[in-house]
Amino acid sequence: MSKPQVGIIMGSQSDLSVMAEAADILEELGVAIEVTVVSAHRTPYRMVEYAESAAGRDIKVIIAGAGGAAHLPGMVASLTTLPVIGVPVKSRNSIDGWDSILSILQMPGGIPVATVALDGAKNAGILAAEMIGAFDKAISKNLQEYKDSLKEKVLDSAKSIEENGWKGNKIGFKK
Ligand code: RP5
Repeated sequence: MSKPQVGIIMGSQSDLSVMAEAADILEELGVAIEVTVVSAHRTPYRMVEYAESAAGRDIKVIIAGAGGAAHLPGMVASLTTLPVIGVPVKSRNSIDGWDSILSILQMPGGIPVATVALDGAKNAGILAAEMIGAFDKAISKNLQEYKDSLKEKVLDSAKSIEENGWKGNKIGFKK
């Protein structure tokens, strides 16, 4: 097994159903990952230890997901020079998701968190792979194939609607 290049962390195991989408797409794209739970509020010292040790363990990008008062991504970003991608999670303690979005998005100057959409863990995984792919031709090639497959899906659906009409074609685009 190759050394993990992307660290996926989340505030609670209850975030895993969302965050697993980042893990799935990274595995599909051939990026080695590690996945664990690190809570900013319940295990603050573990969070500091994780964030401060990640670069030394050759992690290149951290994806951090949390819901509600979502302090994990921002606090991790404050403790490392690695890029941090934040995933706002619509958790059971979240009012409607905005609490989590704004907690992760509205960072002060100097401490960026690249924030994806609510529950947008798949895009977080793709963005992390793109960061790795900027320096790794094999990953870049995998990403190109993945993006080509998205294009093919759109062209297939356009063809199907154009040829068969829109009435029998009401299934949405599968992400
Ligand atoms: C956040 O609180 C976690 O990231 C999770 O989204 C939410 C709820 O956590 P649990 O009470 O389910 O452990 O810190």
